[in-house]
Order: sequence, then C-alpha cells, then structure tokens
Amino acid sequence: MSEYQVPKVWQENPAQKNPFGNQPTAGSRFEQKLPIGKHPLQVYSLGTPNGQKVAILLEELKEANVAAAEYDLYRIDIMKGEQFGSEFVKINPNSKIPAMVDYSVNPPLPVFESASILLYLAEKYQQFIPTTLAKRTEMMNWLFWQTGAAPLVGGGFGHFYHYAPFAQEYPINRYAMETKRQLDVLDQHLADKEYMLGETYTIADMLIWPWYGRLVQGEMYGDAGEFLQVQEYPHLIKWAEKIGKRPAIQRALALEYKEI
Ligand SMILES: N[C@@H](CCC(=O)N[C@@H](CS)C(=O)NCC(=O)O)C(=O)O
Repeated sequence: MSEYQVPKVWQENPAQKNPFGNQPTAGSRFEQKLPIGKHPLQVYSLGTPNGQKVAILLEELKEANVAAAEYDLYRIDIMKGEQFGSEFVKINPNSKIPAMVDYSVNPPLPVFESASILLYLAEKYQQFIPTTLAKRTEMMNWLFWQTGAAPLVGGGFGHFYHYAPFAQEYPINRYAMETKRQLDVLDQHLADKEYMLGETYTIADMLIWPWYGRLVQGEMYGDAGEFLQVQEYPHLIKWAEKIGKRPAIQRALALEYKEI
C-alpha cells in the first residue's frame, strides 16, 4: 500500500526531477543553432529505439541504392536537454528525438515522430511500402499499433522496472503484464509469417524491431529478458534474429552521430 496522499492539485516534486529535465510546460528554453550538413536530409536524433528506426530506414535506402536519400546525422543529447533548444523545438514542438528536415523540397520540410518520418521517406522514395490500398492499410495498422503500444513498454514497463529510483510492485506488475501481452500479439501474428506483412519486409518491421525485437533479444532494460521470460515467444525471436542480421540494421546500430 502506498503512503502517498493525493493532493487536490498536482504539484511538481523537486526531489523527483527526471533525468531529461522534463517540465510540465512545452516550448524552447534556450537559443540554439543547429548545424546543417551538405546532404538533402538532416536528421537530429540519437541511438535510442525511436532514433534507431530512422537510422535503419536510411541505411536500408542506401542498401537499395536510393542516392537521393543521403543524410547527415546529428546527436541530440537528451540527457543534456538539447531537445529543448530553439531550433530543435522549431522542427519538433514536442521536444523529442527523432526529428528531420528535408532540404530537397522548397520550403524545407520538418518531419517529426518516428512513424511519420518512416512513412514520409518510404512514400517519397517508394521503398519498403506496399502499393495496394489493402496492403498499405495493413501496414498502417501496425504503424499505429506500434506508436500507441510502445509507450506502455518504454514509459511504463521500462521506466518502472529499470529506470525508476525504487521498485514498486503495482506499476511493474501492470506494465509487465501489458508488455507480455504485446509480445504475445506479435508472436502469434508472426507464427505463420516471415515479416509483419507476410513475405515482404516493410517499414512496419523497421518500426517494431528496435523495440520488440531488441527486447526479446535481451538488449533492453537490463535483465528484462529473463524477467519477462522472452523465450516464450519463439516466432518473435526468429523474426528478430533474421532482421537483426540485415547489413543495413547492423550498420544503423553502429552509426556515428555528429555533435551539434
Ligand atoms: N512517439 C515518439 C516518441 C519519441 C521519444 O519518446 N523520444 C525520446 C527518446 S527515445 C526523447 O526524445 N525523450 C526526451 C524527452 O522526453 O525529453 C516517436 O516515435 O518519435
């Protein structure tokens, strides 16, 4: 039982400042000049699961010889609060990585939210995206699923199991159960499929792999793989291993991010 008495009005607890320096307000906190490299796509990101999605697609486009998709990749250090700088906030008012600007169009186009970036690039270059409305809708189902589901894994399970300053049974149980349910959704879906949409590798796989593929490979949140007994999801593990071997994925995970 918690001893916390819920007050009438929420107030920030200075003892619980989170490492990103989050505040209950949005907007820029300081003047910032972001570098702009020589390539058409300027990506401001980091090697977290959401950042990896963009790096993966850009490397897959390179693998597919899409020369127009050349990019510069910059590190936004979220622990230093660089996502709250004026130029980053102009690109993404939500102050989260990944964000991108496409300078090959006039005026330059800011794109934020990882799924929106992947969809934009896949549509722009007509790669890794189905052409029929039915298949495209099937892909969108998984794009929206991932966007809605992953925060319960990251902000829910990952936070309370791995990052919170002390362990609490109620939230860990709640989010471990939900995370296992989601892993089972994917495992059952992949039981008779090579990729999320069947035989074709698409951006749906690229969005889902950095979260759920890495989780069942034991690459997230310390000992979470054992805690969640991820060996119970063999179809998901098989898919994760197959995708993890792709050269573009291996390159994407090892990319150097330039300092801003
Ligand atoms: N729905 C967003 C989530 C982005 C997100 O949560 N980014 C995290 C890192 S993975 C971030 O920038 N956190 C910094 C902060 O919360 O201040 C997306 O898919 O792009």
